Amino acid sequence: MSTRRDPYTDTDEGPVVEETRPKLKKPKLYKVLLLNDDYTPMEFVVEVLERFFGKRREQAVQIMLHVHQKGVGVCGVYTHDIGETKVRQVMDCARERQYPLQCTMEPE
Ligand code: TYC
Repeated sequence: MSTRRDPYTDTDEGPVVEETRPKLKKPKLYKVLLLNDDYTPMEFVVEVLERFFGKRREQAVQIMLHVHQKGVGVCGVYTHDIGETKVRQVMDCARERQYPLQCTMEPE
């Protein structure tokens, strides 16, 4: 909030109060998930996590093993547009190599 005076019209009957709080909403966030399968090589999944999700090798291996053991795991949390791009990049890359790797996203 702030106060402002217009020197021409203001009759000095108290402060002019304006709402200046910006109306910004927090963007909804989405988890990008990798799904396990029996055919995609572990090394390829680790490389995907490094290349598209910015993970260091150690963390990429941890996430890959989590997915391998539990069936699904989170690669990262993003806004809708960024998450969608990551999913497309992973799916395109896997398709190119003819691996059945699946990547999806869901609201956080
Ligand atoms: N289960 C795969 C294997 O044994 C490895 C793997 C891990 C595949 C994670 C997909 O999202 C995945 N080669």
